[in-house]
Amino acid sequence: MPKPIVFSGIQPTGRKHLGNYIGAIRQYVEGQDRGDPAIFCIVDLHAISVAYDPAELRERLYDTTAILLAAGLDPERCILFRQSDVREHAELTWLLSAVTSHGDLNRMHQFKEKSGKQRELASAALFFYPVLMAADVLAYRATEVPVGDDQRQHVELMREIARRFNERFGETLVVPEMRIPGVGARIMDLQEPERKMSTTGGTENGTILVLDEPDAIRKKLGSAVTDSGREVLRGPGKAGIANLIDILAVARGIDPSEVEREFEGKGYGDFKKAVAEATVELLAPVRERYAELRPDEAALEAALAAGAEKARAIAAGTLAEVRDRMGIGPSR
Ligand code: AQP
Repeated sequence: MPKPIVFSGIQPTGRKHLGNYIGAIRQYVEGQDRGDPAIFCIVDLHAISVAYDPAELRERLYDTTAILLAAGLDPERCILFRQSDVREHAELTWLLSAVTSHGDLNRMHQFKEKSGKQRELASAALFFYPVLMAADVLAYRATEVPVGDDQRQHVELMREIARRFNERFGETLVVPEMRIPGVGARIMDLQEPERKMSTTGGTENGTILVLDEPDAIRKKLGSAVTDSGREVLRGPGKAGIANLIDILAVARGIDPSEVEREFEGKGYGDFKKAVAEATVELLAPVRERYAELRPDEAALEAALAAGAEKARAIAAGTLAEVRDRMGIGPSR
């Protein structure tokens, strides 16, 4: 069996949370040995689709790079780069827009949610976000896209775009498969467990950041919303407990049913303490390594530049073929 070509993108927000870590970053680290190549992109072009500060964007990009390296991405074993360094992404976005349905873009949940929240401008970039995401993945002919559950609709759309391109212009692009983790594909906000843990839409106390100090993690998990029952079980009306069960299962690398067995007959207090300690243990090494890596921006920049060179070599080949198939530029 050939190895998969793995591709995923992550926003340069810097404030990466436990949902990002469990749903995405952890999968990246595991994917870098399974993929050949495994390609991870920090998507600064996506970040400008909502209100932002230019100087801040650069800082947060370095924060995110350092978090990914601290979590275990190794530039020797994967391709890690900044999206805007590879101009092919922007060009391919425009070319793919010719086979993207306006109606499909209108149906995207993320666009509906985020455009409503923009106070000054709901930008066309926000509307085009899924086409840029399709270009990111299709430029590398990736076969596998590790993401959290919230990205399901975007991955479905990129599959549709690839299929439509191939039907219209001949077999060129690869229709990628989505890879979501079995447990932890949707980590929920600790204060409002019916909503996903989120960078922009969550509560402060309900969001554990990868860089939170141990005591902050303990405090947030200690005050996590549960229910009026006593059983550490998943089930109706137990969204808060189910979320904590998933977090503990992932942190310990066990099945959620084992967590339920271990805490049978024990109260929520002991259970929450165990979740807190396991989460501290999960994130502490990342935070410590981050503190070592983040100050050296020249080293971060060098890692990104080396990644971009490798990425460009692949994306340029796809672009040349796409342009040729579409009748853009002189015939090859
Ligand atoms: N709650 C979550 N549980 C599991 N996975 C999640 N992801 C996001 N939230 C959860 C996954 O994290 C990856 C990176 O997401 P991103 O680059 O889109 O980062 P973001 O926008 O900063 O993350 P948010 O929290 O999703 O931001 P909002 O809510 O503001 O849009 C993706 O693979 C995603 O699935």
